[in-house]
Amino acid sequence: MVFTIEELIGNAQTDASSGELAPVWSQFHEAVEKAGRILLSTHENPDGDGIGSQLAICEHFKRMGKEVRILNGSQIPPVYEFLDPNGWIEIYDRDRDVDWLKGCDLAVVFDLGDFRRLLKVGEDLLEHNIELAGIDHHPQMGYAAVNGTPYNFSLIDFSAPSTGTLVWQYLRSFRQEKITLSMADALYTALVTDTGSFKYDNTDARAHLMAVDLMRIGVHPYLIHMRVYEQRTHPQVKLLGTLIKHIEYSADGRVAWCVLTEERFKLAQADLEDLEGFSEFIRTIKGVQIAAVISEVSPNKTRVSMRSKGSLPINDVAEKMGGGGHPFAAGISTERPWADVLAELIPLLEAKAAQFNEAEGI
Ligand SMILES: [Mn+2]
Repeated sequence: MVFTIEELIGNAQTDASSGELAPVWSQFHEAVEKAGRILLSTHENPDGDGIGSQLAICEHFKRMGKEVRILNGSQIPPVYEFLDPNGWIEIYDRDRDVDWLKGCDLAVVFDLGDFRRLLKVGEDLLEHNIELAGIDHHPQMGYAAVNGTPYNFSLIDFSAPSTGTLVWQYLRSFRQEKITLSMADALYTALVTDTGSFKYDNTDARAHLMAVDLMRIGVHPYLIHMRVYEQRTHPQVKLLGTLIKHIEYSADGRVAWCVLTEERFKLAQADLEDLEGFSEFIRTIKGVQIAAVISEVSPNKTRVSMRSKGSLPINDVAEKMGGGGHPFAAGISTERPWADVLAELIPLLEAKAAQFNEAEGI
């Protein structure tokens, strides 16, 4: 398909006042205007998208005069700390924070996919019937599949390249003043991390228009890139070496994976946070359609990160094993030993790969 620039720009959603979600965005905005105290949160093991989204909106709400706190279930990776010079991001401590939470008029949660990924914050928000807004671009799994949506305002757009993109659209439509440079840096980080620096299949005209808009505000793409991606630590590089050494293949090389046991992490003096980009790395191998990294968190806890080249959706496999995610980028976190998980997972991925049609690339 060939488009003109005008067509590409014309087709891209760049605000929240048009499109299917427009009525929900304006109801959400009314709720924001009325709210005095607002809680913001994102998923466990937060990424650049969740963190960038919540920091941008946090600044916006603070400038609106709201009493706002970011309370997350787990620590932010050190590479994103530059986005939070004021230390707005806090880890939720039930004993300390539950009374504050009870008094919230609204909670806005970002990039979840599964509400359970909020951990205790989510449990307490439900327990105390806090009005909830979910801003997300994931298919809704886990909690929603069993209980229905937990959200009063369901701001979910699967076609959005990042959750930060939805926040950007909201700010463009409903914020009176210009987006500030600190907000723009946070949103740009959300965008680059979720599109793999504009490489992944979700990179569309909207992603590039958003980048241009944020650069117009003053974002310097290389500075963000350098801070996020040119910070590999020695343990990360050592762990990458371990990964490369232990990649295994099946289904004529269409499925490739690596198991990182606790022992292998220990030898590299690395931990789970050092896995960033590893499954994408395996996907870049010629002929590989499905890539997986299986990590032993503890003897009875395993985490799997999966990527597909974009012909074979793998989130159904993730769901089947208690995980979820995007069609071509999904994961599983399960209370089972890694060898068990591997024994179930690889045949499922091989069966998937058997559907691959070489000639059509589908
Ligand atoms: Mn995301």
